[in-house]
Amino acid sequence: MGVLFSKLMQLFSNAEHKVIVVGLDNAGKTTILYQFLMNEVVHTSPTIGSNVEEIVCKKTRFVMWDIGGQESLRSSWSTYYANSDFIILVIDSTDRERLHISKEELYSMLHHEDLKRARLLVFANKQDIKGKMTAAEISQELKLTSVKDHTWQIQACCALTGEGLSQGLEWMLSQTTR
Ligand code: G3D
Ligand code: MG
Repeated sequence: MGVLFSKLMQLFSNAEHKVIVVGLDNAGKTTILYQFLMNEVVHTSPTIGSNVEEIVCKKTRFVMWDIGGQESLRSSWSTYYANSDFIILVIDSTDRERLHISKEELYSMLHHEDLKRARLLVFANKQDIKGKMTAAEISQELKLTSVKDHTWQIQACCALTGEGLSQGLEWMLSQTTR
């Protein structure tokens, strides 16, 4: 009864969902967020601390926290975790050398108490660049199929053109009514 009621409430209210956008520096987090916001590429500078933006899509509100990815900031990611509904992990698909760092950060997030019920969307970004890894390769490297306790999705994208971003957002929307 309680579950049904809360699902109904979610359907009829402008539910708000907290999203944390994480990934190494230079992955494309800020560019993705700005694409979501205004559908155009803007000049971005490295995120200092965090930026919070709200995106409304089909009456659903996503409050997105763009968390800085520089090494010095990564230890503070967990202070943003509480009450997150979604994790968006942005991967620079050309950055083979640092994919293992993203993987370590990913699993430490998935094991974190505050992110137990968060769903995971991985953006395999920078698909426009020659020699990039495909979403399937990244999925394999990150061992996503072994993730059983979180619902996850991987989406190839190019933040510069916006290609693939709406599919990611659609997936998030589809998850909010479940
Ligand atoms: P971050 O917020 O994760 O640190 P940014 O990353 O959004 O600041 O992006 C880092 C750099 O990558 C930026 O380049 C940005 O334009 C570029 N970038 C982001 N997404 C893509 C993409 O899909 N394709 C390509 N080719 N470049 C992308 P600059 O040169 O401004 O530092
Ligand atoms: Mg940034």
